[in-house]
Amino acid sequence: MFSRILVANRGEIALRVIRACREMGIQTVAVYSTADAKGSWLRYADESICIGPAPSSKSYLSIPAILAAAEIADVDAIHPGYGFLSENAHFAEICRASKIAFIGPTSEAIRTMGDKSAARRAAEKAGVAVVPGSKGKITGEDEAIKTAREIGYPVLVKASAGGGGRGMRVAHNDMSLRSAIQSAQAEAQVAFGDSSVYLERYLDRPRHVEVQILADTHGNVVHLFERDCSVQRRHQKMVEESPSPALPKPVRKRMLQSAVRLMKTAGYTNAGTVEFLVDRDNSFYFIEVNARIQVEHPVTELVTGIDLVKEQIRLAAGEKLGYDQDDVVFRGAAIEVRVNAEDPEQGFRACPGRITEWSPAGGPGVRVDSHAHQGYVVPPNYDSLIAKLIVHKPDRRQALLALDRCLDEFTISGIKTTLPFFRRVIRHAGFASGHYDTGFVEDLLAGTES
Ligand code: MV4
Repeated sequence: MFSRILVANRGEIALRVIRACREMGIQTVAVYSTADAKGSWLRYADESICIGPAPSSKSYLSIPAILAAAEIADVDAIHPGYGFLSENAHFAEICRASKIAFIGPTSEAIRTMGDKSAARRAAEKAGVAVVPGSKGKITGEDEAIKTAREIGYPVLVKASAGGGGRGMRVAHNDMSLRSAIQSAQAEAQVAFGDSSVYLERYLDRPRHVEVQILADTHGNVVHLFERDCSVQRRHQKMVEESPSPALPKPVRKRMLQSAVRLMKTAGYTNAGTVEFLVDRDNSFYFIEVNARIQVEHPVTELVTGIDLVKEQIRLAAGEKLGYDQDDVVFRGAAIEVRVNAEDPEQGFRACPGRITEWSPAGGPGVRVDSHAHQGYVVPPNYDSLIAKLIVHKPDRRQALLALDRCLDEFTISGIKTTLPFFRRVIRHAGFASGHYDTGFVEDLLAGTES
């Protein structure tokens, strides 16, 4: 097992990883930018090293800065958290070359899964349904038009290197397809330095359900059930829950099996998530793999009792899973809301600044993952997540009641947060019934609540 881990991240996830390490008897080295010099999580680490100025490009995204810190601190492994360098195949490769374990999948797996069209191919090879679309990347507009006519309009042009909705364009006919390809390619070139795109049939208001996977380096793969992440705004998840409330049992079972089959076939290791879109008729289609620990991982931890971060560390050290699928037991229902320093009344614009009052919710079945506290100044340089509020109860109805109570309890003053917005969400009949899709937030904000 590792004796010293560098945590290449900040905020709540840095704290989450440090806590796991401490419970495992592993020393921790935190790194921070000058904007985070007072970060509460630094005090929980055995050592902390400043790696650069506020802009992430010069600190949390700087491979030389982080590797220098790792060498100086003499760590045996790096945990990248989520975002930043967590899905950077080049970084994972350099870690390996420097004899430092990267706590995540291999650089090869990150590279394959980072190329959405290659990931699609991997899914097809594993016999997992993908959205009907192009065979690999588009090579020309005329050929794309031929494919689009075969699969039927509307189609979606997607950037191979994409994610988070960037480099995506809908096309309804041959003519709009030509311009969709051009603008998706241009956007992808600027955003990712890779202009390649592929085609998929456009699904109208699908649900977004993802399956959590753990895989060891000895060929064992298990799923830890699913999370429904359909409550999103502009590709930012806002609420995540498990189980998915409107997924019929047999469909769920097939989805979970599909996810395991894909990751086994791909030789994937460590923690990962297989994302699916679910159509109105409950057909599900693979879309992508997230090769990292995700923001919403606590939802899965609560319904399975498995500590995903500890598992990541164990698996990266080469240990066996040590349990079978049947040993992974699902219990109750969990819901997470992301508390962001944003103003819901002003189009969710970022609201950095000083927190003058911090009084988190608590009680039975309540978990708050946060690095924030009274007097904490939310810096303007990074993403606006300040807390995750997660509730776990014997069933969804009770989880919603507890969440409602927690949203009343949770008090944050000095900055605007998304807390008031969640009060609207969970009291909405469409959310309460569980019959919501990826159009839910847009409807709620437009006032066209159905
Ligand atoms: C789609 C889709 C409809 N049809 N693919 C958005 C981000 C990326 N992860 C995939 N996304 C979508 N892909 C096909 N073929 C609709 C979306 C989508 C979406 C997906 C998941 C959660 C929220 C979403 C919001 C808008 C669009």
